[in-house]
Amino acid sequence: MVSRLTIATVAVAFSTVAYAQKVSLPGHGANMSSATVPARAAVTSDGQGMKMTATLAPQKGGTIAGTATVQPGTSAGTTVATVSLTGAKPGAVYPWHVHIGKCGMTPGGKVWGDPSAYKPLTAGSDGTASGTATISMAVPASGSYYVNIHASPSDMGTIVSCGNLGM
Ligand SMILES: [Cu+2]
Repeated sequence: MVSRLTIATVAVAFSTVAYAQKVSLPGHGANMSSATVPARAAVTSDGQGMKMTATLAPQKGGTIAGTATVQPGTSAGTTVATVSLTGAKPGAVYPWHVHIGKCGMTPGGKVWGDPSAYKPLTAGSDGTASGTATISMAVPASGSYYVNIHASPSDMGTIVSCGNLGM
């Protein structure tokens, strides 16, 4: 058990080094900012999933549309999800998540990753809102996923915008 764990740790350390070499960019060195997103081609050989995107559509006659992305983070085995909305109510707070499944499922699919990683969005005076979540799991290589926007922290059951993630 102990030796197996040691081997796994070494393997992770090795793949992290290989990963860092592949994604290092001129002027960034070891101190890559968290905003730096590795090129897609640099991570596919590590077995992580590819970048996915979604177009969020207003639900039930609403006005909130947007886009979302899910892609490998700067550290191996992490995922960065982003969301950007338009047509939101200024000042309103919208919880959001990546979920397992497809838009329109009843009941909705389980949240993918730690739900607390998805900080609720707050719409600006222009009705736009955006946010980023870092999930401690690699981008899934298969399966169906979607991004949804909930009406408010006290009305999680109402989905105001939704989009299925695809390549
Ligand atoms: Cu959700």
